[in-house]
Amino acid sequence: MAQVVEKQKYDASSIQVLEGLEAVRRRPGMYIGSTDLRGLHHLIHEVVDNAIDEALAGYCDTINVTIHPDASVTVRDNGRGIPVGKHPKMNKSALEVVMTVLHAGGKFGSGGYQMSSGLHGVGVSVVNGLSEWMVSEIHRDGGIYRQEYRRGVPVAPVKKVGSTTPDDHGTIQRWMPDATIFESLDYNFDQVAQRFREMAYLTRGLRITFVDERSDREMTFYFEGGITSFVRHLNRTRNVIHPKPFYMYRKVNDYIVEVAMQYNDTYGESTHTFANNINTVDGGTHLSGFKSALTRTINDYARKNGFLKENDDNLSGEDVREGLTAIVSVKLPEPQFEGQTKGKLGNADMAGAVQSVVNELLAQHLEENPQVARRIVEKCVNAARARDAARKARELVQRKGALETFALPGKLADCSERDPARAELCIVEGDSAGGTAKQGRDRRFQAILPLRGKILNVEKARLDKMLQNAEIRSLITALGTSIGDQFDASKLRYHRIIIMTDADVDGAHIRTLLLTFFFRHMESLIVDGHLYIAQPPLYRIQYRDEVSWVYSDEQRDEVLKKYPDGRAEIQRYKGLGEMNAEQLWETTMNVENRTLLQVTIEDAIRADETFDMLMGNAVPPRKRFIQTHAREVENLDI
Ligand code: 0RA
Repeated sequence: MAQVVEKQKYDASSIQVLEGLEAVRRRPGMYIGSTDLRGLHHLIHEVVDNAIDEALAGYCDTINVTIHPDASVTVRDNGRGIPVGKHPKMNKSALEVVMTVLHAGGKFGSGGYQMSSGLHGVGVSVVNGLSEWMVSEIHRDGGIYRQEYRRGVPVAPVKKVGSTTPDDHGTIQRWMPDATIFESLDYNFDQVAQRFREMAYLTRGLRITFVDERSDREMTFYFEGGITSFVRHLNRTRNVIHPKPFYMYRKVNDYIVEVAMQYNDTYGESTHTFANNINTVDGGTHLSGFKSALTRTINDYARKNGFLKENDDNLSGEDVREGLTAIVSVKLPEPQFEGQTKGKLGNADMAGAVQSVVNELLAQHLEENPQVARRIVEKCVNAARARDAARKARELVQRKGALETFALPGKLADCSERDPARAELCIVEGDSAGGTAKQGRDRRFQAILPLRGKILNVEKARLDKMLQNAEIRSLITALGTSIGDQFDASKLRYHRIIIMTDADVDGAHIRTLLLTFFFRHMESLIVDGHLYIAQPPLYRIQYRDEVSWVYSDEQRDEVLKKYPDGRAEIQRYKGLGEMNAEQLWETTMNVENRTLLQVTIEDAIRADETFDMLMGNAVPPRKRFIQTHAREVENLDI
């Protein structure tokens, strides 16, 4: 880098540029979050977001993304092309400014909404600074222009390198992430693609093609229906109550409000909100506006049409959202993102804007579709009744709990440790394995809760049904958090919850049911990293009196080398019951030897989809889920 620097003459702005890029290279995490795979993917999204802004401004309808075999990436759009003329103040081309000055991108903003790049939009100069090399090629006004950079520093001024037709326009960015900065250059196709899918849903008419030349995989995302297609997609594995999602769109002054919603016959809710194409995971004003309008409009309709009698209470917000799948997407000029993770929209006016649009257009939809309206309202009224029953059931459970001092389930073998941060709960399939685990555990910090038989399929079960199930009740009481609107994560009695099931079909099913239970009713425990899956060994190898348990095929071959050819007996491990207490301790519970998989939630949407898929019968996708969502944590120390 020093050589390049010396060859060029720098004015004040160039020095600033260098200082800026230096800062980016010194502390990449400040700009892209991390230098692991996430950070690597961030580079792609940063560049694609710029192209999406151009699409949102109405100038671009195609974005092509290619991962090359050498780990460089190309993003090509057919927008207007980043301007290449001299920037009046900086005395260099606008392209060079965008590519080298931190946060310069916004100043050249396309005038409209600074859309997708609003949140993590650190600017393409950050990508440039973290790349071994980068090349920008601009097609506009009949010319092809090019500039190259090394670790963010231009090699030479922008140069016209050819001609093209007047109707060929766009921006091509190619970069090679700096291997001295990133821990890995091994992109994960599915993770990268997931966001392209979301972007394509949110930007109707935009086509994103994604080619991975390393593996020859290719995918195109294009959704004629925009967020209506998104809702259909989320509901694809559920029984819907009405065939067509309701779609609402309106411009209110500077704000664009867009909502798609459709009810299904499950008891869960799946509402996702976006502001300028950014997933606002913590909601915000657009979500509150939507919720109030929904509650009000459905109550009004229900009263007016006799579904609610004079003496009936109003339907609650939860009642009208049961079984709802919705996307609320807003666009606004100056979004304010709040909260610790900046996942919450703060613009106060947006609540009123969304509310008025949904009040009016949803009422109209209901009026115009009385049969659909009837089905929706009846479902909400049922939800209200069930919720009432659930509340009573819960109060009963809690009242019982309050009477006995600790009221822990009889089946629970608790540990002596009282500090939740040091305590763990092993949920073990079956009473017999539970017994072995009780003998084998370290009772100082390991509690054992055996669960018998299959717990309820909680996706389909309502809270009141669930609470009738003894196994679920034991689990909730043992965890200490309560459930539903009483849920309180701070009361969690064990910070490590370990699911220990057999390696057979039944075990997989129980594990799935437990995961679904935690996802649907105690999601924050997963998000906060409290949920784990135990990894019992894969094989049992016996030679004479010597028994070894191994966790992988490689390890198996390694162990077999110790014994005379073909003399050792190899058995696939079948279930927890096969081991005695000491073996179970050594292989699966001892912190020194064991491997735990931590269950993580990459993002709520993906998890929501995945759980639908998990509830199906397909085993391979379930396996894949366990593999990709479970992070390996070895030798966890207490
Ligand atoms: C500002 C002004 C103009 C184009 C762009 C930005 C632009 C930026 C990016 C980033 C990726 N692709 C892009 N395409 C366009 C052009 C203004 C004009 O031509 O009048």
